[in-house]
Amino acid sequence: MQQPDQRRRLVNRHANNPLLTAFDWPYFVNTVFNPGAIRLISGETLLLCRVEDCTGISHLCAARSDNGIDGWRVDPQPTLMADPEHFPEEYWGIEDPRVVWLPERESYAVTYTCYSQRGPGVSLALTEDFRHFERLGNIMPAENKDAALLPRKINGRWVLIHRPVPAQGRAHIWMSFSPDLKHWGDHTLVLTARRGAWWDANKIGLSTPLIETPEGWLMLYHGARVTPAGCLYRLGLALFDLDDPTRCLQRSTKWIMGPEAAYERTGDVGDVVFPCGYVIKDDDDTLNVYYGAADTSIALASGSIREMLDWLRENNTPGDPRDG
Ligand code: BMA
Repeated sequence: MQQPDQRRRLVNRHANNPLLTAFDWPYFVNTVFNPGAIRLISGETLLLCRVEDCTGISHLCAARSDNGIDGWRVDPQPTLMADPEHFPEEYWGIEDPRVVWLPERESYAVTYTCYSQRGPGVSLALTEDFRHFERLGNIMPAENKDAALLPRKINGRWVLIHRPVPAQGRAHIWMSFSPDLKHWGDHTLVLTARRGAWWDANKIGLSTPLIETPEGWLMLYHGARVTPAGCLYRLGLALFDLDDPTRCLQRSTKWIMGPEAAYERTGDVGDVVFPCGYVIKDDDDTLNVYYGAADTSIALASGSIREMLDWLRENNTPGDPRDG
């Protein structure tokens, strides 16, 4: 299998990739992938990993590391299991968490996919310690996925980015608003999937939570291009207005990362890079993006936020960036 080339690029894979696999788990599992990520007050990096056991159903499990690269301490048991008895929308498990620190609530918000018998939806739980969770339940009904909160209220309301899938047509990225994290409205389309041959045609979704920069909220999003051999998951960039995050300012024409390495091309679902979390290093510029590789392992790619913003300006889609 070909290894990725070493040309200079916007994001660079870590030499230790994949950082975590099922073999690192203290209990028997099939695969570990698509982790949410956060830097704890202690300085540790916490990954909230999607873990698929040998029933096919997923739960979440925390792994902690001092440097975010090695020395991972994985919880000895699942950290957050589906609870279908009290939350029937979690019937087929919970998946793909995004973690955001909410200073106003002094807690971490975990948005995750709840896999119900009517399809995947979005659920929200709050935690202060990744041991006890307050479940707020299903906040976006099926079919919907790829959701994260902004870390603070905008004009008095919480903002949720999410990706509903209509019965017909393309799947786009939306934002919704809430006074209390429970009741959501003013649903607004913010980024559309392109058409035809584009890398982000037909189906797009949020990757990691948005990154606050002086120029706007930077979004990493995935495009899932359908090919005769299956879906190809790649990553692109978009920038949204800080005060009105529904306003898309720029959108990249090209993808910045796609499956290349052997561990990304081959696995339970090949040709997938799927980030759900990031940590920003002490230089306030280096973005460590944690991603699921081929629905099988966890890997790390790093890049400079400054360089991403510069590149996006030069590779911006002309016209209305919201509408591809
Ligand atoms: C998406 C999500 C991800 C998964 C990807 C590739 O729809 O379900 O969890 O990594 O497909 O299988």
